[in-house]
Amino acid sequence: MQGFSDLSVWVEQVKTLCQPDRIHWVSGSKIEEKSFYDQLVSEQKAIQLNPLLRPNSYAFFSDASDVARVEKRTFIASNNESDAGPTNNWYEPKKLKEKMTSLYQGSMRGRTMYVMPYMMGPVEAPISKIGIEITDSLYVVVNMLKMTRVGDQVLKKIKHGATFIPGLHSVGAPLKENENDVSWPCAQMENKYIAHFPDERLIWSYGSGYGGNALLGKKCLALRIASKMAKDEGWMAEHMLILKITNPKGVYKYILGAFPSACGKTNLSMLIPTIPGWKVETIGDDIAWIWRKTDGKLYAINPEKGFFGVAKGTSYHSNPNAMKAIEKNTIFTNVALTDDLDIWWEGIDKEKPEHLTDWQQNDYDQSKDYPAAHPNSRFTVEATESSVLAKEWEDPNGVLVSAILVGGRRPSTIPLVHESLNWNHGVFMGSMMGSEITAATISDQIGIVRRDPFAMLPFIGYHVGDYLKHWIDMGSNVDESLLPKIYYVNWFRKDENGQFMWPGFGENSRVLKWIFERIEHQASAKLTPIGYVPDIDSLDLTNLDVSKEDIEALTYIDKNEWLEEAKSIRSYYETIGSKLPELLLSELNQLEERLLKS
Ligand code: GTP
Ligand code: SPV
Ligand code: MN
Repeated sequence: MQGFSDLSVWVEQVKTLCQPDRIHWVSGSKIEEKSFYDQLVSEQKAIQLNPLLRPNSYAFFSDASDVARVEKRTFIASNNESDAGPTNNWYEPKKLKEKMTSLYQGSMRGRTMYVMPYMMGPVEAPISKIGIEITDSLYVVVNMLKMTRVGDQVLKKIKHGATFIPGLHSVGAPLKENENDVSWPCAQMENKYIAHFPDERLIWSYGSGYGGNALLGKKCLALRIASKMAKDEGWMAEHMLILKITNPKGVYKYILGAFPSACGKTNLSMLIPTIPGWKVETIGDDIAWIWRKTDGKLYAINPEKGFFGVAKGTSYHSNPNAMKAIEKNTIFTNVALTDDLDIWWEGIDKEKPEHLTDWQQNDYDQSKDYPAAHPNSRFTVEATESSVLAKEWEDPNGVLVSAILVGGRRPSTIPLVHESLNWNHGVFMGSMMGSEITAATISDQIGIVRRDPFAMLPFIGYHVGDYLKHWIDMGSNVDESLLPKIYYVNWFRKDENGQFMWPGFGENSRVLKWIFERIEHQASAKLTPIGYVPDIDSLDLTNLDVSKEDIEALTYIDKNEWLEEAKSIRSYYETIGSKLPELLLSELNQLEERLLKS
């Protein structure tokens, strides 16, 4: 964390190291933003979409090697190796700095270095944080302008004594004299480094221009660095959506949801309930910062100002609120384009046009079966473009957390929903969450189930065992009744033909309603060895097109499958080592005992 006097020194140092042609301090004004887009279009880095169909919107296409977060090239350079734990790639900080300093040497030649002061969180919230990102990517700048609170007002705060978290980003593609730039400059895979120095709250990112690798406010600051700060300071930084749900009587509650990347946070946070009279509004779709107030209860803010959502699969049918939000003023990355310069992707629910330009900017070859839009294609849009943004979305006091959902893509074993017995059991549920790996990260194991505790596996800036201990600590020394209940949901259970058994999306409101009514002590449940599962009669299934047998199967607890699950959790726990909290091992033992007795 640094102050104003460090800022000019740091900017000078980076200038000397990276040797940009010029420096631009981003003011955050609308005129400036417009000039950035004009420049991007004239440099052929962006395509302006048809203003009649998609006003003030732009499409970008990345290099084929730079399409998602790269976990293999993401490093936690803590001073002690044991602080990074078994789930992070550790790198000795001094060595990493040497390595990256040599890469940064002259890396901005021929380019402009942008200095971006930005704020994560509503301006007056007690846990909001200031970051400064230095970057040589104008694509990053225009995305950050939508995703965070950027500009002069933040610089003013630093001038008046606020501290900031520095983040240095370079795409790692210096230009030789008179060399023509490519549309998406980046470095090759082995030279990409997404580096975090959690002890000194510092981010260095090199070689990638995509998403969480490059928009440093998001995963790097708001999760990896913030999770470490939160652990040290007694709050939480989590990969969670925040939604507001209102029942037909006008009673409302706020619910958080931790689902891994591309597992449904954006969709759930904006869903349109299929049950009459209920309303869902959005507060955040990806990250929640949570703290305890003097009343002993947990409150949450969304540190972001926009949505960087998965495009593929988004349609007026599956997520009409997102589709409406991206009708204008939106950045699209790696989607396909129609001949009249509008967007297209698989699952958009509009027939595939006869001719398309695919995400690699080639004519789409209809005779071959490949995706025209990249599976991790994204839209970037300001939250205020959404018509279902809750009015309190930037309330600095945060919103009271009534329930926390955890979940992922599990084709078997895990029922549609089950409720924790108490806080520690809920932490156990979050600790053992598993999910199929999705296209949100570059991996040769997409579709394989991996354990992803609280959807934070790629985002915990320290030891996973200490992280789970921090969850336990956040619930200790407080009356259980003040704490939110934790619910494990699974929209992704499959039948023997590999089809999803639950229709998902808007129909998930039925599960939200059950949870809402559980908190109000109105819905019934049966106690099973794994927790409370809905009595089928307590779920609102009116007008739902799912057979009674399927609902029974969706809520069925198979003893043998769960005994296998417990075994697998035990071997997963062994990989965490001695920092695994005893209490979680005890939860696992109790689960096994309950299963054996059932
Ligand atoms: P990140 O931005 O990567 O953190 O992802 P996210 O968790 O916000 O996921 P998102 O809501 O964008 O959903 C990702 C994919 O899951 C999309 O292709 C959706 O169509 C699909 N999806 C979301 N909700 C559901 C659901 O309830 N059921 C099914 N079957 N698919 C869903
Ligand atoms: C995720 O992968 O969880 C995302 C996208 O939200 S990115 O910003 O690339 O991390
Ligand atoms: Mn995410």
